[in-house]
Amino acid sequence: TAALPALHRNDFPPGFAWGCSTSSYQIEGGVHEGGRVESIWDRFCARPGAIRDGSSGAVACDHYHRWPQDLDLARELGTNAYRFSIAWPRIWTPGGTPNAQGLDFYDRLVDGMLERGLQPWPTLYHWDLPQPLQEQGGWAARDTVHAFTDYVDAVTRRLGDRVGQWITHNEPWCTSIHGHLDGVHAPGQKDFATALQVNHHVLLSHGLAVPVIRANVPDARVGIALSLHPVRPASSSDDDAAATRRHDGLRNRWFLDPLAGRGYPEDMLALLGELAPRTQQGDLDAIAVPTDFLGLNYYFPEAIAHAPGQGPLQTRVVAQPGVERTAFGWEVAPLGLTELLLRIHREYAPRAVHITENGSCYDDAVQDGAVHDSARRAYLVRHLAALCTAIAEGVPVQGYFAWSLLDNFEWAEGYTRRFGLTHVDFTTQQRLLKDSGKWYRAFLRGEDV
Ligand code: GBH
Repeated sequence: TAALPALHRNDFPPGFAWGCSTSSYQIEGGVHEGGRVESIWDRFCARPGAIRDGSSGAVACDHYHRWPQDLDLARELGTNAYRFSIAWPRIWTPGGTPNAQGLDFYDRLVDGMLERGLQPWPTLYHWDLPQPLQEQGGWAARDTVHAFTDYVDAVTRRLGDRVGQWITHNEPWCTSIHGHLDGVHAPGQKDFATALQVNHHVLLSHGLAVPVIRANVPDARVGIALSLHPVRPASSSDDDAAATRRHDGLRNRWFLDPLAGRGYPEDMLALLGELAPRTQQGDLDAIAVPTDFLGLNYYFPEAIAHAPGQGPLQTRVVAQPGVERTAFGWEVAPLGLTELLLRIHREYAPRAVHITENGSCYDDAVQDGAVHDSARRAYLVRHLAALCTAIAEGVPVQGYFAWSLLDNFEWAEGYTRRFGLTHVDFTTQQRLLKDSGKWYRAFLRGEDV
């Protein structure tokens, strides 16, 4: 294995937020407790074949009961921030009044973070829509936008005195495309026009939630977390270059452009024609509301080829031969993070950027009471070094959240993919810090690593 770059915590700016990320459905379990209603993921997991190992998040890491211990883990790592998500199904009730037990749970959780010196970074929507709202049309229905802002109002009123950072949505691309075009995520639909309409409503709900948050939380810092990818042509042909531009149009620009006040990209609107979302007057202005930071979830770059007949975009993601990959098959490309950050800074100049997720999946095994995940440790070191390069080039990155604190329910992959810095035995619920987590802890303590 190649030598890893030397890193020191002081290489990063003062005040940097260091954390781990999690999400509600992936760790909480306790799906029938505290007045929680069914979510679209509970329903989707019951579909035969939807989840690789036939599992669900019904128990997951049992974080709903074990959260004090999990927050202790985050503190022992030496992190000063913690990104989690709030489960809308714990707050939603048929009558419209927020569920007090659900608010109480997150109230205690936030206090638990503050007691441990962890700055809370909640995400308001990480894919677990209340199933009753799906029955009324889900994100394809414009009413869901207003249901979301009501929910955001209730949560920020309750927690806003202690929580100054808010992330509206996690990865709208996944909500719309995985949920409504390729159908691999809940609610498992497969229709291009629906996916784009859903996407518009999700972005609109972000835009309308921001002023609600600001009204309830003085001096709030608000942002959205996007999964963005560096894209490059699979060959030097003109066709692949044009295909890459189209792929980028839906993967990256479809989000960055409207959030930056430029509307949806014209080239894509022309290409999509009738598939483009129906918008109302004022929608694009709402979406363009100024935010305080961009949350960036970075995993892997994509190589694109022209693919006649492959949907309206006529593009195809091409696996690159000979590259390093994680157990999920995702390319390991730390320089892609630098490249992506420089591009975002150059073309969109967000006020600040937080890496809200970055991490890797490997087939970990416990050996003599330890998990020697040297590949994950190397992944972490190299991505932090790549982040340092971008910061040195002037990109205003102010935080890094490793995905994830714990092994957890990895959506369509069930429990077959481990991303944690902490190993979880899903039979005994025992937690065990992996070597990668020990590296992160040493780094955060300011040791030379
Ligand atoms: C993030 O999604 C999520 O925010 C987080 O919840 C998740 O656990 C983490 O990354 C790791 O996946 O092979 O067709 O089933 C990243 C986006 C979502 C992209 C799952 C790949 C699988 C596509 N990823 N998707 S498929």
